[in-house]
Amino acid sequence: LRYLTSGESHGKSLVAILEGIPSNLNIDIENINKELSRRQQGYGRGERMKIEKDKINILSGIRGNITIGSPIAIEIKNKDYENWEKYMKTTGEIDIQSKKVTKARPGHADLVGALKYDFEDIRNVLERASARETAARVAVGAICKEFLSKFNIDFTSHVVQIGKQKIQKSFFFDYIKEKSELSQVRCVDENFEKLFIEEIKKGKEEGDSLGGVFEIIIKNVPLGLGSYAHYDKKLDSTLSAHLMSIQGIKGVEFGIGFEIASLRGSVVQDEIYYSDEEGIYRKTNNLGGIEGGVSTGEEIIIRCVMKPIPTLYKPLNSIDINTLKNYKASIERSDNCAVPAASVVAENVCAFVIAKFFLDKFSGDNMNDIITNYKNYIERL
Ligand code: EPS
Repeated sequence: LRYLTSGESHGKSLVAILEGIPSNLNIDIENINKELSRRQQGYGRGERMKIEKDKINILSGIRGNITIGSPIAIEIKNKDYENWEKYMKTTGEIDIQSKKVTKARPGHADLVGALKYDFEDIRNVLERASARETAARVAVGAICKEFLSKFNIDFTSHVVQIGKQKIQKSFFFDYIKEKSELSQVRCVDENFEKLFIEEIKKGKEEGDSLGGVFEIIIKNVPLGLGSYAHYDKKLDSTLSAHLMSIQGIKGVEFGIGFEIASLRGSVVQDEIYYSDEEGIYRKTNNLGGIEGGVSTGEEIIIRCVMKPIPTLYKPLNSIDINTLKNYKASIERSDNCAVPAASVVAENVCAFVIAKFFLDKFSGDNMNDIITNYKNYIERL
């Protein structure tokens, strides 16, 4: 399973090609559009989200809602393109000057991108480095979710920290799944929800931005995805790499994560039990459902930290990349906190990785063969 995305933030469309989805999978397009809409939500999002109503346009690889085993090509149109066509169209004369950006924003790809690709105009960088690209990745992940749902694998996520406000409690999957969708900041605790909104509001009033931490929980992943034997087939390292590739993500931890450092082995490891009713099971899940790079069958629990958005309305010191003179960084229309949106992106990015590992283990060109392989394995377990 693999995919590629293309598209600029204010270009005509975001596109992706997903290859490796088996044939005879029923795709409900409304489920994919729902994921795209979830990604657009969240207190702290900017004005752009009022313009866009992201919807998937499936160009190939599916006939009458059923996959045919061919690469699936998708498109998400940028509505804002109407306002940007004369600056962004791919061919013909364009107006570069009016939208030229030369004062790099610290923390964005602006400086490194312009120097590396030899640009005098940072717009060539920021258009592609923009987190708008995650809309294409959510659409890809949502197709993977459709596949995984046939095996009862389910995803949820919630925000556990914004700025200095941090939730310490843990919650059950079903509770998070229900409550997070009702909250503007994907927060399942009503008191913290208010505190999160307050933090974001205060930040915005002060021309500043905020980051935070979100948690993803994946349930019903069978024991045995990934490998202890091959460094490049470990489930946790692959999930980390894909999560770290989401714009703004600076760290990933599994289970109780960095807290492990202060605890003894006797406390950290998840003891193993057996009963006739439950089979093999654990009473704790400190390692977050992965041991030796392989899924244990427990819930996979991952936390990611997202840095504050680099575009600041009270800009930081920077330089003009062409004159090298000192200036304040430029201001682009932007979000001031996108942690809730990033948690939705992360769910879908994980869905791609889980689907990939699932297909590696239970491989087949069509749904029937994969279901047979899966059932045989589960029976042996
Ligand atoms: C967007 C993510 C952010 C938005 C963007 C849409 O991108 P960036 O990483 O560049 O800050 O602010 O919207 C705009 C670029 C705009 O014109 O407002 C997204 O997730 O769709």
